[in-house]
Amino acid sequence: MKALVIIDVQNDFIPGGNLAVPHGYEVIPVINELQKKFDLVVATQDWHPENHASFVSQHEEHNVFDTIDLNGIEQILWPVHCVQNTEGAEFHKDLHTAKIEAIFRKGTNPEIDSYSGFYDNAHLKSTGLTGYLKDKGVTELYFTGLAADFCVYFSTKDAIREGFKSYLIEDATRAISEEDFENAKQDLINNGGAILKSFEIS
Ligand code: VGL
Ligand code: ZN
Repeated sequence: MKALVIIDVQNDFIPGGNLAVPHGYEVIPVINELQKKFDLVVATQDWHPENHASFVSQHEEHNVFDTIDLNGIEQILWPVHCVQNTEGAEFHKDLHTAKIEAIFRKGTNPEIDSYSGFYDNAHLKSTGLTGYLKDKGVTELYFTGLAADFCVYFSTKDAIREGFKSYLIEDATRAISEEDFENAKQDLINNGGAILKSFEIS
């Protein structure tokens, strides 16, 4: 059984949003078409409290995109984004949501960031996504959404570790940095994942 995973297609990651991914809007029609090929669709939402430690606003002496040590792990400082119950955290209005059976939220702990839909960045706490999918008999996961080099990459990487056959659909994602995405794709391939285009999925 296969499932489609839609990562963080939220207003803040789309041009006009606070942490816009270049060309981020372009994933939406591709994901809407892809959903027709799946019996199970799940999604994630980046869902931060307004004082989240990944926000540059919490670190007066730093600039956006600086890297700091946060409780022992490397943390990039982001613009304020995807604050719980704000417009920026909503799914984009053009994303079809009728087939999304469950939504997993991440980044809720103010002290720890969570790029992956499965675990926080320190792998301390599960979101429950693995248990949900395994309970449904899912063995193959197809990843889409934003951003390719962060939340989509780390989710796909965790999925491989959790034992799922894992595919990243490259025309259904866009990156913050193209160079980082090239490295991310190579790392996924090295770990047993695969990169596909949406037309290859039946
Ligand atoms: C993301 C940076 C910070 C993402 C989330 O969804 O890729 N990136 N928070
Ligand atoms: Zn975030």
